[in-house]
Amino acid sequence: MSFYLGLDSSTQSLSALLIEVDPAVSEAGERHRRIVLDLTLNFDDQLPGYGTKSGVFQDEDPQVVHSSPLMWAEALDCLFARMQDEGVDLSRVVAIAGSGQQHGSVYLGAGAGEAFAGLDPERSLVQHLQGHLTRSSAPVWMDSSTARECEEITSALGGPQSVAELTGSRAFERFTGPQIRKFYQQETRAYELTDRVHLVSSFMASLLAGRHAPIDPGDGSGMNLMDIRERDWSSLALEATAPDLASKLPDIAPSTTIVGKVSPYFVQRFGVNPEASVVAWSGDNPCSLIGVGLVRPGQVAISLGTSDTLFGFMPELRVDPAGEGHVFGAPTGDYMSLICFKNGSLAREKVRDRFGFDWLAFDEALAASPPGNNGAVLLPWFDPEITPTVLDAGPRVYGLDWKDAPAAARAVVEAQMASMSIHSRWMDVETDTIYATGGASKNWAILQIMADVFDAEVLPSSVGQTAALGAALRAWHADRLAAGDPIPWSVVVEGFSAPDSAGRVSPNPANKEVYQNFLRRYEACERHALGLGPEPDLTN
Ligand code: ADP
Ligand code: XUL
Repeated sequence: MSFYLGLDSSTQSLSALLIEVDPAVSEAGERHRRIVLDLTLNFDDQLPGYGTKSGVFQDEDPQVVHSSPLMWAEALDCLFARMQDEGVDLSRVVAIAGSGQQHGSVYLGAGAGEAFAGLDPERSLVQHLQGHLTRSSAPVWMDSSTARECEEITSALGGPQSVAELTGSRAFERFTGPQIRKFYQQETRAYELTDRVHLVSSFMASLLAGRHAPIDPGDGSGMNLMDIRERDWSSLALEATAPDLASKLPDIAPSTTIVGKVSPYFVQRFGVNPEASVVAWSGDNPCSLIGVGLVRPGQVAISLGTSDTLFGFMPELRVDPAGEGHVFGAPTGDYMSLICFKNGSLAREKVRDRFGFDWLAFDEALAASPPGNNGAVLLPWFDPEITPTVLDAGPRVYGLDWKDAPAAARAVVEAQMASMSIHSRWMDVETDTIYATGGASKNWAILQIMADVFDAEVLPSSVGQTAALGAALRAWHADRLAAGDPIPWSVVVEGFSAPDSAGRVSPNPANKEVYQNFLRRYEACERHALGLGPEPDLTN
C-alpha cells in the first residue's frame, strides 16, 4: 500500500489529506483506496502571533489585502508535526503534491535558493527564511489595489480582449502581473533586489523540495503573464509588466512535473520517506477540479470557500467575450473555465454575525423567509467585488429591511447564487447537475437555494477538502506517470471523488418561476447599481 499526500495552503488554513492506494488492481478489477487522514490547521486560531483575520491582514485601505509567507512556512512545520503526533507513518509517503490559494506572490532575494538547499532540521523554516524576503508580506487574491497597473498593462498589450486572448483573462487586479508591476513601481529598489517571484503554490513546493520549484500552467494562468496556448511565459506580457521579469520568475512546467525528492529537512525532522517525490503544486481551483472529479466536459462545480467560484472542465480554449471569466490550465493538460466572487463565505459570515447567529440559527432564518424574498434584493459587495468589478465596497439594497434577519440571511445567499448563474452564462455548459464543495457546501439550506436558483441537482462532495484531495490524486497520477505506469485520469478520480449521493439536493419545482423572476430582478438591480440601467421595478 502506498501513501500519497495532498496539502492545501488556502486563504484561512493549511490542510493535509493523505490517501492510501493499492498499487495492484485485484482480479475483480478493483483497487483498494481510502482516505487515511484529513487535518486542517487554521491560521487565525493556531498561529495567532501573525495577527491575521480570516487568514489575511486588515489594512486601512479595503483594497489592500496581504498575508504572511512566514506564517505559511510556519504552518507547514506545524502541520507535519501534527501528522507525526497523530501517529501517521510518514515513511510510507511516496509522493506529495499541493494546492495553493491562487494569484498570491512571494518575493525572495538571491540567497533564498541556497537557504532552501541547506535547510537544517535543527532550525525552523521561519528561521531559514529570515533575511530572504524582499517584501515582508504577500499580496493575495483578495487584493484589488492595482486598477492603475491593470490599465497600463492592458493598454500596452492592445486592449482587454488581446490580454484575454493571450493570457486567458483580461487584466484583473488580483492577478500576479499587475501586483508585480505595483511592487516594481512603488518599491523599485526592493523589486531590483528580488531574485525570484513565487506564487503561494511554487513557494510552498520550494520549501518541501529544498529548491526553487516551477509554476504549473494551472496557477501560471492566474498571473496575466503566461501565454495560455503555449503554457509558457509571454515575453510581451512580461515586458508590459516590469523590467527584467523573465529572470525573476521560475520556469513553467507541466503539473505532473516531479520537482525532486523531498528535502532531507522533512526526513530528519518528521520522518518523511527520503525517497518521497515532490510534485509541482497547482492552484486551489485547478486542484479542486480534480478533487471533484471533473475530468470530462459538460459538468460544473461550485466551491463555497472563502471565495465562491464556479468552474468547469473545458476541452477547447474559449475566453469570455465579456471579460468577466477566466480560462486556466487544467492539471490534465486541458483547460478549465472559472468565475470568481470575493464576497463568498465572509459575506455570509457578515450577515450571520450581524444578528449574532451561528450557522444553525442562520439556517433557521433562511427557513423563515420565502423563496424570492418578497422582492427584496441585496447586492452583497461587503468587500470590493471581483465579479462584476466593484472597487468601491459596500452592500447595495433594493427593498430589503436590514433589521429583518430572515430576509437578510436569504438575501445574501439568493444574491450569490443569482450572480453566479448570471455571470457564468458565457461558459455555455449544461448545469443540470452541480458538484458542490468548499466549507459552506455542508450547509444543506444554502445548497437548496443553489439547486432552486440554478434549477439543477446539487451533489455535495463527500470529501470536505477537495483541493487537498485533488493534490493527493495529482501526486498519485504524477508518480505513476514518472514510473512509466500511467493511470488514466478517469481512473485516478473514480471512487475518491464520488459525490455524496445521499446528500443530493433537488430543485423544488414550485420555486422555478419565482427564481426565473428573481434572476431578472437581480440583473436589473445589478445593472442599476453599476450605472448601466434604470431604476429597477421591484413589483414584478
Ligand atoms: P478556504 O479553503 O478558501 O480557506 P474553506 O473552503 O475551508 O475556505 O471554507 C471556509 C468557510 O466555510 C468559512 O469561512 C465558513 O464561513 C464556511 N463554513 C463552514 N461551515 C459552514 C456552515 N455550516 N455553513 C455555511 N458556511 C460554513
Ligand atoms: C480564483 C481566486 C480564488 C483563490 C482563493 O481566481 O481568486 O478562488 O484561488 O481560493
